[in-house]
Amino acid sequence: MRVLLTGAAGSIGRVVSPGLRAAGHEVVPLDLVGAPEGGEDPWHTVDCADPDAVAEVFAAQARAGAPVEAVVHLAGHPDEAGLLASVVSHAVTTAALLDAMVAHRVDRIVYASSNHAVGGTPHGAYSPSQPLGVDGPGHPDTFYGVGKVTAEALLRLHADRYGTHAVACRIGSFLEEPSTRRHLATWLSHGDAVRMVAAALAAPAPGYAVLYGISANTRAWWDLAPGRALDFEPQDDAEAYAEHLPVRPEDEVEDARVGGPFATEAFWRPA
Ligand code: 15L
Repeated sequence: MRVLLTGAAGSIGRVVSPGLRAAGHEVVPLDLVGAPEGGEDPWHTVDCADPDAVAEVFAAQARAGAPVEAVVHLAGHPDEAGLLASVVSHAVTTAALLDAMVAHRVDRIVYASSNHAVGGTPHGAYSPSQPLGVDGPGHPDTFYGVGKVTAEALLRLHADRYGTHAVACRIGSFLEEPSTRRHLATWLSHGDAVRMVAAALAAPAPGYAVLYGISANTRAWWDLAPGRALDFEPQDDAEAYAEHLPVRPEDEVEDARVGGPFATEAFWRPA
């Protein structure tokens, strides 16, 4: 499948691009910043918040006889920001891509949503045996989370209106290795991130679907069943790192809500 991958220069993009290529996909990279040294061709240097520029990428690919067949949307500011910046970074970019997809009859998008879409959920009720599912309403912990909830709502709207297949992956903590106690539950390994995106691209007719993007962590309290229903079978487990992780004073306060540090008072700010 020829996949337009946004955020190709970002931390997840740099791992998922080669992973998808190894799985047989043709990756068309796009990012706000230019191609890395020794670069890739074609590389689209585009701000996804600009709908005309996004539309032109789809048109240019079609003119070149290499039309976009699916989108993996990883671009977006990975941290908390102001409300407007967050909505632009996550929702406006998603809307621009969805509009171009409709115009060019592209019917599949895999979206890097985040656990922070539900990060405000109190943690106490959830455990490995009673994990948090994907069916409840959004419960953001930050403006970043509001941006992700809004982007998820847009995916759902387009699935209803146009039959777009849209998989929102609520990514946990994408890291080479876990480094805090929370990561024992939230870690998404590099290999499992590739498996997650590949599964979401391959799932037959998922419609609008949400999954949690985490590894098969023994201590996970997000439900892996929605991902497994789309054949996302994570292979790694943060437990392998458990005994090497420091006990930090912040661990307890970060444990109150599922968004961890983002859900603490340190992140409160005016809109
Ligand atoms: C995310 O979605 C963020 O982009 C990242 O900075 C981390 O906060 C991560 O979630 C997490 O929850 O660990």
